[in-house]
Amino acid sequence: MTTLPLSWTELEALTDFAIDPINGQTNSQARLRLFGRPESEVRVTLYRDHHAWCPYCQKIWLWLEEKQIPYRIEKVTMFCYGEKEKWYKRKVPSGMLPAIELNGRIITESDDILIALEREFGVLVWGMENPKVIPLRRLERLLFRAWCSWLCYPARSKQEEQNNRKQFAAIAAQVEEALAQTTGAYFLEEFSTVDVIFTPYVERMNASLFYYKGYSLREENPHFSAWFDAMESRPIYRGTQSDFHTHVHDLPPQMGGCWENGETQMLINKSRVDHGPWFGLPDVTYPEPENSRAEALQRVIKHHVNIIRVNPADNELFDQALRCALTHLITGEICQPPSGSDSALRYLRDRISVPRDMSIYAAKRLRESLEFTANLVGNAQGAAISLKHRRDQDPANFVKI
Ligand SMILES: N[C@@H](CCC(=O)N[C@@H](CS)C(=O)NCC(=O)O)C(=O)O
Repeated sequence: MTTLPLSWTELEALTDFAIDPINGQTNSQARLRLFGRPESEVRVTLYRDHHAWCPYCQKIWLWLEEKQIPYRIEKVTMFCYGEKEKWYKRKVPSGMLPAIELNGRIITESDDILIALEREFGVLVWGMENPKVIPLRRLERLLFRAWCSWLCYPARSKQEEQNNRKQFAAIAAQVEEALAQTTGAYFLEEFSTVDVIFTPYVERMNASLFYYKGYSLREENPHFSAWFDAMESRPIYRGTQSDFHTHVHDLPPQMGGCWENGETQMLINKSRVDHGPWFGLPDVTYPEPENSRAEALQRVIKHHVNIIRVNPADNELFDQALRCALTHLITGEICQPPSGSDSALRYLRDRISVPRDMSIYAAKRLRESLEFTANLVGNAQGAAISLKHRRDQDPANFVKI
């Protein structure tokens, strides 16, 4: 059965997805977080990047959410996708993120920020300078360096590639051992600062090594796997969690390059992340929420004018094609898009950013319907994503008109 595309009004009637960004669950859209407290209690402003790509920002974000500290959020552009806001450079001349303003004082460097927050609001179970925490912070940096050495430099030979892999696997084994020291799944006896510190880069390692190296951190290391599962049991983490597709395409310009090893498993993984199917990838294992389709629909409806405007295709053609994909998403019916719209649909498929635009399962549902609908007309792909910069995502082009 094929059907005609629903109108925007008809589509709107099919989603009741709504969140309370200020007092509800962790979300990337909020500009203010109160956790049920009065706005007069806000003493912290977090400056983080627009797209939630900056790992050090995720660290502070998670900490503030876990401690339920009321705070304001100001979003700033990263060099890799646009021009740094002048007002931010006046506050932080280097333009680096994250920063916080605490009682009127600007603090940069994520570790210094956490230490300052701990002094003001108390530790998250165990503090940054606790003797149990310090060696684990060091281990996190060791893992980070082994990851960079493997991912961000071209190997000059097969042997060097193998050595880099071994070096990373050896440090990952040390992390496995550290995780095995406690009865629970977290680094210490309880969830704490240490888990917050590991989260941003481990999430990025999981994505990038799967895609560029054919190595599945989460599947090859049982304690890591249990740790990821435990993290995903926390709604706060879920609100900040990204997916493989987002990370593998946001990392190259941030890291100065990510190098593929060309191995068979790597090529299979890369194709899967770029072209689907996206369900079943080891970027998430908690069960899909019932409202993931409604969420995807609501988020696209909210921003559809800009989404259509920035798409390289003709606006009218893409408007119709997009409504076809959304009709499929929400009704499951097949809706034939106009011919020539396949590359436009895939352009959008490749530019959904998690958690900026929507949560991980909503994004999978949307990618799936965009791909399914594009496939009804052809196999043209959208313009390739640049490895050098992401100015296709310049927030200046998405301001409300
Ligand atoms: N050591 C710093 C590192 C911060 C950092 O490298 N921030 C990057 C983003 S992840 C940044 O702001 N780069 C400038 C930009 O991309 O605009 C910290 O821990 O806060």
